[in-house]
Amino acid sequence: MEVSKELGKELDLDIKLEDGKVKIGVKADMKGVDVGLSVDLEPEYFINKLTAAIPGEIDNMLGQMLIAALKK
Ligand SMILES: [Ca+2]
Repeated sequence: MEVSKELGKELDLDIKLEDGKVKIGVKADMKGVDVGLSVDLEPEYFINKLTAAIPGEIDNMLGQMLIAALKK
């Protein structure tokens, strides 16, 4: 599973689920300088942080369903 988003002419965001991790990459391709950042997260940690940031409780339940589905 992979989600890619071009944030601008020089900036790309890439999110993958690979090897049991959520892999987030940001790449900036500027004049004369290329900068990259990558972060690998445990899916459960990522989903819990995301649902904690979203107001309300419904997304929390969805997050727990996603975590359960990923553990199958
Ligand atoms: Ca929430």
